[in-house]
Amino acid sequence: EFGEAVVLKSRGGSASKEVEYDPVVMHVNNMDIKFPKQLFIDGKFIDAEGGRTIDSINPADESVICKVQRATPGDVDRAVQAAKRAFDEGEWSKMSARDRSRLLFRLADLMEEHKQELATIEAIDSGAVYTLALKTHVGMSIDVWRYFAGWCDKITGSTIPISHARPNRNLTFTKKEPIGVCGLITPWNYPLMMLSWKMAACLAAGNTVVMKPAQVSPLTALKFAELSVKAGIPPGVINIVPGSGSEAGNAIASHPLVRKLGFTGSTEIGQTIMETCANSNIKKCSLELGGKSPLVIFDDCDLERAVRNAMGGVFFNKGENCIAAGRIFVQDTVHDKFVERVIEETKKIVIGDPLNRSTSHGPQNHRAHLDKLVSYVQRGVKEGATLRYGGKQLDRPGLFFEPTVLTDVEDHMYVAKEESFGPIMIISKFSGNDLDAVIKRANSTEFGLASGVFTRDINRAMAFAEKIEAGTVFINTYNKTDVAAPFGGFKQSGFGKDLGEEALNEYLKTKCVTLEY
Ligand code: TAP
Repeated sequence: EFGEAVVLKSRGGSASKEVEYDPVVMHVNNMDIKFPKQLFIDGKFIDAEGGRTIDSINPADESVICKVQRATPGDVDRAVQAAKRAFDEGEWSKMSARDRSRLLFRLADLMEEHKQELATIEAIDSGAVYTLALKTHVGMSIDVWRYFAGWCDKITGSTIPISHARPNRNLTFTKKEPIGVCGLITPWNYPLMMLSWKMAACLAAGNTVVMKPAQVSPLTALKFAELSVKAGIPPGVINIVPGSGSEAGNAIASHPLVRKLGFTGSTEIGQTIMETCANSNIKKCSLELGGKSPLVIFDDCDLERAVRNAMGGVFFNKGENCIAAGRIFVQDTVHDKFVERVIEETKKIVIGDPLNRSTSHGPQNHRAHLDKLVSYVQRGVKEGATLRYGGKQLDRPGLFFEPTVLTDVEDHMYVAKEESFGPIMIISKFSGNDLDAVIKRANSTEFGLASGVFTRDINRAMAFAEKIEAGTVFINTYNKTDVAAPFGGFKQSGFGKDLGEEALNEYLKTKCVTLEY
């Protein structure tokens, strides 16, 4: 029972369908949790062809949580065919936009009902601190589903006054139509949130979807799939195919029936994806890629606020944050004070079990990433940066890396140019009040995701906002994202927006209709 029937049922507020599957059941974080470990295709949880699996590891102790089925290109093809059927023949495209909206609101309500369970799964699978996972990983995901659910019946075209073919009259109007089957490929830093940012806009626009979560953190995507059945989303509308990027990811990006690809991940893989999209069938794509976002701190700012925001800007979600302040420029007159205060505060960060309510800094997502951070710091020191705090893996089980502070970083150094994606603060000095000079340094990167400035001088702040080459600018704040505000980068940080009204356009096509009468 799907589609209209379920929509009608959900209007009455009664619960709809439960999906049967072979669950992983655990008692953790003082609660019972249950989640799938198979592929989700055409409304069912099934094994991959050949039954190969990938271990999902808990980064807090490196134990294996479960074995997750690993999609092959054949599985991806099955998922795409299901999505195509659901788009061409299913209830999804037949139902009215308002009923689609109701289904998405209901999905958000179910996510809210399962908020603790989702946050617990996110914590054990990705190392996110539970309290943060509740608020951000899951909380913002729910917000984004509600935000886009509200858009479903507000997607409109326009009427356009064209020249008449006299003596007849003409009218041109546009229709915003869904694209069809969309592919989504996401990274591991905010697994459920990255899924939600893209998929909510994609489904609100009326598309169907085949989605591949990062192989190291696929579990909340599968729990989400379970909830989507319960919400009454018809089979084939959402398909989740965990697996590797080179196999399952590439199969989505190259599939001839997929017409749009939404990708978040590294610039390097983004380049490959764009090429694959072009070579396969010229699919539309949007790319949210890496960043090395500058944060500039002038001596006239509220320094305590700058310290707090810089720390959040770097250490939030253990640095696994695409808009992390990857480079901090501090005016020489307040540099030493700033560094001293940052180190004082960094010492207070409570590192430990992400499920512990007093912890604020959990383990890094996976081992390869942790190893990369260790060598990143070593390279910085070798090139002449000063290691002021941290820099090492903690001597305890699990993938814990100390929040780290590097100073005396100069523009030519590796750590000044490359993203760490970890809790490493990179501090450089600038002198005088020459805004243009510091902006030039801040802009001398191929990335352009986010940026920030702290100053009490409104003219300086506005000049910074105008001249900085970044898709997001924060003034006297940092990390302040919102589901209603467009998010996305410039230059090699990619193109196309997530969030806000603009994100809908990534998943719509415009049809222009002209009639004569
Ligand atoms: P990537 O290595 O680029 O992986 C991202 C996704 O692409 C994963 O699901 C990956 O699969 C898949 N993939 C890998 N190779 C592929 C291929 N040839 N074809 C299709 N898919 C492929 O990035 P990551 O290490 O997960 O994430 C870190 C990066 O993401 C950072 O650079 C960070 O800045 C960026 N990021 C950006 C944003 C925004 S909004 N701009 C947000 C979060 C993260 P696997 O599971 O096999 O890895």
